Amino acid sequence: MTKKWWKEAVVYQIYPRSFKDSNGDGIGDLRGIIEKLDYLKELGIDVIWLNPCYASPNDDNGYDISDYYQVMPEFGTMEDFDELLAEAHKRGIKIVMDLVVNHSSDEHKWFIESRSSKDNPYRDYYIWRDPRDGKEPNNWGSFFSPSAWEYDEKTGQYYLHLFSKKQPDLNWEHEPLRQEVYKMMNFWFDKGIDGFRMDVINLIKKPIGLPDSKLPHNTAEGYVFDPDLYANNPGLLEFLQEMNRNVMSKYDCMTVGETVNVTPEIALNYVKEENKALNMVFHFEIMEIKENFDLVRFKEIQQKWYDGVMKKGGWNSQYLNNHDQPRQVSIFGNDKEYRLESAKLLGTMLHTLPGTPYIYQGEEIGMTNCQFTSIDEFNDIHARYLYSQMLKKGTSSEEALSWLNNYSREHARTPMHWDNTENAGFTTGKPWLKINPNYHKINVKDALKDPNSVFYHYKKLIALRKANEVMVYGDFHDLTPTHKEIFAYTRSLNGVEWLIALNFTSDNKELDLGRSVEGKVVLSNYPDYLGKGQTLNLRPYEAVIIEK
Ligand code: TEU
Ligand code: CA
Repeated sequence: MTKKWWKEAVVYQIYPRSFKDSNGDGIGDLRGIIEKLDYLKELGIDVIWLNPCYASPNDDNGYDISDYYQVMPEFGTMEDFDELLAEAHKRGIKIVMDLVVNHSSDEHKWFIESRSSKDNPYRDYYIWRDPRDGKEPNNWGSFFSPSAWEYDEKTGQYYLHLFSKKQPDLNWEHEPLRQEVYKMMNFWFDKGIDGFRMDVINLIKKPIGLPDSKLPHNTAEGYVFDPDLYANNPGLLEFLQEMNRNVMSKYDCMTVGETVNVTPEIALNYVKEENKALNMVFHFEIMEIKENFDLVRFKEIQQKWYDGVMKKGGWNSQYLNNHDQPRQVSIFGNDKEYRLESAKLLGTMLHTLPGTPYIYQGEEIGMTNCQFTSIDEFNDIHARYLYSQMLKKGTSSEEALSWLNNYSREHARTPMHWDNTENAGFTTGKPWLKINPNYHKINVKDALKDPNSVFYHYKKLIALRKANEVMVYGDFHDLTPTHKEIFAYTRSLNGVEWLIALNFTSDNKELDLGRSVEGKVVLSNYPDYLGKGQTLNLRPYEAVIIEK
């Protein structure tokens, strides 16, 4: 396996709007991030992935970009960005930006030109079609609205938007558009950034002829939301390879593609070294089981991605939450009596499973889901869309709200908890989004004072990953593939073998592993270790790493 810095790195994701506000307007900003770089240095992470911080009308919080060359004024200036980059680099921290080029904002100058007339030179930067029988060109549904098409009076055609109508899809078939994208990427690399996380990058190639989906309709309005049809179309790899030749091949950078509806077989094409496209992808298979978490299924997914990608010349990412997901401790752990233990267990697993770990801001102090009391408290376009669809399909507003209170992506977006002063030390003004009231007991300041905090457990894991190649390059072997409550596996490299044992329940569990469980405790979330002979003896959410 080839050694690479991005395989060894631990990535920390920052959602700038909710990280730290430096000027009291209630919105996190780049200077806020600069203020907290020493905190991140203390944690020990290697790379920051910044969610979009380009100019945007914020229909989808920065995923609708109106100028790829400008910093969102609410977040600061290009000078602030340059300073952030320089200050991060000074501390040995790399910066990865978000690349959002499946779509732009409808307020981007390309789209303003494009919609102005059929013969405008920018017309083909987007995907325009004539009406079919006076209606939408096909039956496609969008992620954020019933139809994926919006009619434009001026020219009498529809434009495609797989996300909101303020996020028109870019036309990757059009060579000048592709060249503009590569030019823009090179601009940021020439500034010194270290990589890109590529938003829904496997949607950029649409199926030829934009055929109707054959599935039964699944929106209340009769359209068909069918991401399988929109994703992974023939020709996508060629686009990624062209991008790589024009951009990535020129820099020592990392790339991670956010890819919906991928299997290991599909993803391997995008990430295997000889294909010269991407370094790794984020897949959604773990996220798809969050509503019905099943440890056996979880292990199957891990095994499948290990065998199907890592063993075949590719690399994986590991994440348990991000800005689109509920908080991991509320979903996969126990955010009540075992919050500390289960947050540490999940961190232990994240850093010891094969692949590059991605930490989402606040995870390192065990932040939890937030309870919302009304739909009006939600800012997120996706949460509001899902709510309206649920109501149209007959779900009661109580049930719909309760679903959002468990699974919506707003949980990740409530501001970071820095201390227990007003507004969690996030802002001196009025925060742009509700703050989780539990900041009084879950916050960075208290975590830094408590040697037993989730923070210090993460810090140890990150340090261990730097000092022990077995955590990065070691072979993975699942010892308990069919066990519903315990996950025990080994990582081994050059004669070093680590046993990782995780109890996913709130009870004491014993298990005969059929092999020795004894050795030196490398890290645990309990003060002692009870494993003897071949028998694991794990307390609630106990997570232990043993070196044989
Ligand atoms: O997400 C793509 C995506 O698949 C999401 O719509 C996902 O289904 C949803 O968030 C799950 O709750 C990316 C970005 O990560 C997301 O923040 C953007 O809204 C979206 O693309 C559009 O750019
Ligand atoms: Ca601010």
